[in-house]
Amino acid sequence: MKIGIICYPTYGGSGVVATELGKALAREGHEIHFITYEQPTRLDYFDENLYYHKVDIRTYPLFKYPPYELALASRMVNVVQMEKLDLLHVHYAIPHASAAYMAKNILKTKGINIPVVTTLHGTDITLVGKDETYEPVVSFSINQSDGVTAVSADLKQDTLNHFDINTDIEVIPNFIDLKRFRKQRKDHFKRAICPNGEKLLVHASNFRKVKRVNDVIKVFCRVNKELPAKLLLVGDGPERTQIEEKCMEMGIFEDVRFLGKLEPIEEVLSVSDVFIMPSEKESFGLAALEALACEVPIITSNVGGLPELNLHGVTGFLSNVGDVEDMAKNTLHILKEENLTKFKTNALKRAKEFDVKKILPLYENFYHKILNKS
Ligand code: GMT
Repeated sequence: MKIGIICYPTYGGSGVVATELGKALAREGHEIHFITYEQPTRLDYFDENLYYHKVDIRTYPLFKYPPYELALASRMVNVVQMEKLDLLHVHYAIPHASAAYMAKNILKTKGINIPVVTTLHGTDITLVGKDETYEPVVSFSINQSDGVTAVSADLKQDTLNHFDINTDIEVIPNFIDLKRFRKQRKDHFKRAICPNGEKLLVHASNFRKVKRVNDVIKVFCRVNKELPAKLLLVGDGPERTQIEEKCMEMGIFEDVRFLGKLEPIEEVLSVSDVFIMPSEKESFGLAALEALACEVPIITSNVGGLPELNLHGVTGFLSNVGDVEDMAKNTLHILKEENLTKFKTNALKRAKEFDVKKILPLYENFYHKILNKS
């Protein structure tokens, strides 16, 4: 198949999933055309089946806000015609699904039928989409898509609860490339960070409020009082400065290391003992799946799609949002010598259920189904 993929090309989970999906489809022999305003972060090598088409956003003194959605729709029209695409797959409803709707209708006037698949990732529904500023457009463009997928059953339900949806939504969970995300031997790194054999906790996110990084710090402090530990914080975002200041105030700066936007996160995960994700909302929790694949048990909140990933008492533990006492207690339980190995084994076993090799055929079958009915 010749597939156009539209996504946010930056570090967000939806862009990562879209890019990894495109790469995996290309490996299977499909021709994949990314249409975005920047080269996707993880599209960093040459493959004969991978193409990148930049969306140029022209500014003009009259425009206070450059009309990105129109530039994207025009580019989709242009690429579909030029490359003779079979299908467009847009990730994240806003504004990709509505731009695709426009492109589809323009192409119809030229005698071209291009099916559109929309994948809902989370904040496009749970945070931004529900806002009345966008709600009518989000409902409309979901209903107008030829196929809709959601990354968890919870996200599907949330979409059905909050929008007037009259189309089916198929749940296709996120996936992991186990060749890249696997435990590697990085003992020298562990010794450098934990010179006295301390336990190592880790958190990775884009440091937005919804990630509740403050709770990570609170959990860490409680654990560190009982058992010497260190904390690695991977990523960057609006809350980072505030968190750094907090670590200074609390006198734990020596024990906490801020690594910034680190691409080879599997190396950090390889030496970590427990991953903490106390999010307020999380439709899936891709970063937690990456941790599981590197044999790191996870402590998460029990919201959104997290219970579909994290098996309570098996791969880690689920707690109510904000219940840092419970999260700390559970972390200490996992870290006990007699428990850690079992949790690590379970983590990898669970990650294998989301192996890209298992999930990719679900997307391929879905594309065929949509193409057959269009
Ligand atoms: O929350 C993020 O880190 C970014 C966000 C996005 O929109 O890219 O991630 C969402 O999509 C990911 C990929 O499907 C999911 O793993 C995240 O759980 C989801 N984030 C939220 O629901 C808050």
